[in-house]
Amino acid sequence: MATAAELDTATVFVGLGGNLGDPVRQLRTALAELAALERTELTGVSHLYRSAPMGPPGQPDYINAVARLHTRLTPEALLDALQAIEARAGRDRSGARWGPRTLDLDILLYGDRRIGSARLQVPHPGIAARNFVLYPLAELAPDLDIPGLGPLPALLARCPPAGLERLAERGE
Ligand code: A4P
Ligand code: MG
Repeated sequence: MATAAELDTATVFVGLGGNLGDPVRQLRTALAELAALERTELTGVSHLYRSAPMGPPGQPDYINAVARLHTRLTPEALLDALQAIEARAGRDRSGARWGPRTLDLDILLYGDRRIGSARLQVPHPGIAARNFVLYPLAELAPDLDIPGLGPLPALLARCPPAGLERLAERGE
């Protein structure tokens, strides 16, 4: 029988992205930091992907990946931890929306929770339109049902992988 502690554990998917500095190295460092988070286990990492930038033109391609965590951190505590990791990667928040960044960590899904607070929207609002989220996510959870959006295979069928290149290496 599951213990109370196990019942409190949530499966979380985190999107990683970056297009300034050395994004591959920044993503690897971030993954190591995710693995070291308290009350958290890193249980899966997708391949790395190179993706065409969504947002203002003229910025470099992004490197993206998705990680799966099992965590007992609350969504807000996890967001605090992710923002601390972004800050250590030299993240500068002063730029334009969707502008270039060293490291961006988004909570894509937190179990089957739907959260709509001032600080946190889960599922992440951009999921359905972003091939650089959907394809790496499908590596880790091909049959996932996304709260409010439906089955992942149906989302993939509506989101072609244009501009998306899976790199040889996994994120680990
Ligand atoms: N926030 C709300 N919900 C969440 C969530 N689920 N996870 C709030 C993380 N944060 C969440 O984020 C702004 C605020 O969003 C946070 O303070 C948090 O309270 P931010 O990281 O400071 O700003 P941002 O990332 O510039 O804004 P935004 O709108 O979240 O951008 P996105 O959606 O993260 O998109 N192109 C490619 N190819 N690949 C990319 O990864 N990423 C972006 C950024 C643009 N273009 C891209 C990529
Ligand atoms: Mg973000």
